[in-house]
Amino acid sequence: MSYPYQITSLEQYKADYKKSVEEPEAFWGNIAENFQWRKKWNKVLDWNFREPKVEWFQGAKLNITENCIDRHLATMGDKPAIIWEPNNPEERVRIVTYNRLHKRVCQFAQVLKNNGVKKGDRVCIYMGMVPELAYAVLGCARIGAIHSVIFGGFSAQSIADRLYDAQAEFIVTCDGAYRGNKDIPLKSVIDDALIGNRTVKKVIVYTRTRTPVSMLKGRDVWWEDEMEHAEHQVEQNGVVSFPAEEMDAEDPLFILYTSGSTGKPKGVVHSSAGYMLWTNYTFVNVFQYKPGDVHFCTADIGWITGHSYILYGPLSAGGTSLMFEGIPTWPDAGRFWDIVDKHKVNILYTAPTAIRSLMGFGLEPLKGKDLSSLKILGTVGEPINEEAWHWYDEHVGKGKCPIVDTWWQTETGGCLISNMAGVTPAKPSWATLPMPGVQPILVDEKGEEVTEADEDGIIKGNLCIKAPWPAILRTTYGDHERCRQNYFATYENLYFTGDGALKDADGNFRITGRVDDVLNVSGHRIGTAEVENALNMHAGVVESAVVGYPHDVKGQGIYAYVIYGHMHNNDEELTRKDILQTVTRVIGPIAKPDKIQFVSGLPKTRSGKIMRRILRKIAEGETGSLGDTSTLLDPAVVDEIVKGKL
Ligand code: 6R9
Repeated sequence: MSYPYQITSLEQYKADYKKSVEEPEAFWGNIAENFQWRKKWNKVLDWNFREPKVEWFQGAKLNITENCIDRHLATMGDKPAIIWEPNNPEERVRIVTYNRLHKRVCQFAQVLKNNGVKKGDRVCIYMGMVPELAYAVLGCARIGAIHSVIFGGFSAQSIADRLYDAQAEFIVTCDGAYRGNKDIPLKSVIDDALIGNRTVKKVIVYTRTRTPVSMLKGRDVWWEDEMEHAEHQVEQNGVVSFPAEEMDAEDPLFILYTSGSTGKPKGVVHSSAGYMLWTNYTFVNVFQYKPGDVHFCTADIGWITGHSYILYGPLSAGGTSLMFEGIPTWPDAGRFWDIVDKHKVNILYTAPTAIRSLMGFGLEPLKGKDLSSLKILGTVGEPINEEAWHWYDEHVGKGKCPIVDTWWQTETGGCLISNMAGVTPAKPSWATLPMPGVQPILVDEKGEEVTEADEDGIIKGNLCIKAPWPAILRTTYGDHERCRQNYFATYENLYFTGDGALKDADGNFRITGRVDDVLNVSGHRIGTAEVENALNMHAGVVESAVVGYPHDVKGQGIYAYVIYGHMHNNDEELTRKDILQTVTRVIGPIAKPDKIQFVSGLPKTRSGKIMRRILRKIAEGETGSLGDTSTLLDPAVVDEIVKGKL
């Protein structure tokens, strides 16, 4: 496999960037020639941000799995597509070649068909990080069903909401999942999520942990039985085939739910062709992937990073993707380094929170681990602080591996702002330059472009993008108006990211974090409104307000102010635990507040709006600079809150 569109010098980056902005249709049309199409496009791009409507490769037909699998078979059939490292290091590694991946994906597509799944149907996938998860995702793509992967840490209630929103008719799950020393009973969570559900017809269950599960007659079937049956259908005389569904370039490929500043998580929809191009292009360029490299992205496939840089990006490039079932600290804090050593990993892509947490264990876990295979390091999910950047550089990269700081979002499908490893310069804690085709702009509250720099030459503003790149979200599932409102209505004719950013005189960007009510906890997006809704569901909670505060490892921690009615047993600690239990039930353990402060009132304006600015300051410990509190309904409440700060 060769990548003629791989950028190899700073000059080429500049030239390609210029062309991509001046002649986007010629630029992307040219790159698209490197993929396999059933039918080519009539027009490369048609768009407006008013509705919004974005269409790339109008009229083209393809199937993404033919690009991720079939086209590699002739020359790379026996090359590893996925190297799977189990949770327990003693267990056998599984190496899935492209031939094997082809067979399993065809088989599973047949299983879906046998169970009544058709093009356009929504299939929810709630599994641990096992190769079967990849087969399930790609099996859906092969028959044109829309996959909606839900992270294994979400609660039954969260799953139920997502199943309802997507009107999903099918679920693929596991009996359980291994994560560190825990077995998570996934099927039983699904059973709870299905109480009262009216849309789901079939649940396919893969056996991983041998946890006893309840199998409902007529609804629940075993993965293994179904696959065995399908094997005879897709394999004749040793030849495996399952014709891939012909998809329109703009047909939805998947839904992925993500948190916003208001209401329930929204289902971000990505299309087939644009998403394929973008994940491939950014994978090849940001990570400077070379055929044969082992790429280890430590994300879970339940998040966008796993979709784009464990599955679609690497596989469409004929790459080798390492998929890890477990967690960085089990059996000990040297696990990542053991994996790098064992599988001769060349590219390591992880989150700042993981780096900070591993930093906390010191250098001991790195001793005796051979990391010499590493060529390139990457980070994603949140701003990386300089201390973590330097630790990563020095102790993991041994000063010889470029670090790419990749800024992007669920909605953007792949990296938008990032250096390209060894090709464009890195700058610690700066995401640096936009990818070709990406036109960032910093605006003020009114949407005017900020052009005035401070004395250091830095411009500061809200980060927007001026024109569509191929993998921009197309809609939010079932509610296009919500998509418009959320991303395209704040500023006219701009996509608003929700992030604040700085820009230096060389055009480098540094992302400073969310400017809306979205928290970033260990790289996971959580809406403050979502956490408040969950808190308020607890019987004793009268009202609550949630803000973020700086946290050494997680980046941001969750601070909850809670007005409590009747204190059960008069026991604050027990009550806190009860409340955390409720949040775990309603959303999942990732949304549990780190601190819960009981208060008798919240600072509100006369019109009843909670003054979060004040609560944020208190949580951050900046009680000396609370600003003007005289407009508050009851200024005394602020003193009380400051006194009780945790
Ligand atoms: C890919 C992913 C998106 C939010 C985004 C921003 C933050 C992601 C970052 C970063 C600073 C980086 N973010 N990468 N902030 N530097 N390199 O994480 O998607 O889960 O949707 O989160 O994460 O705040 O808006 P998602």
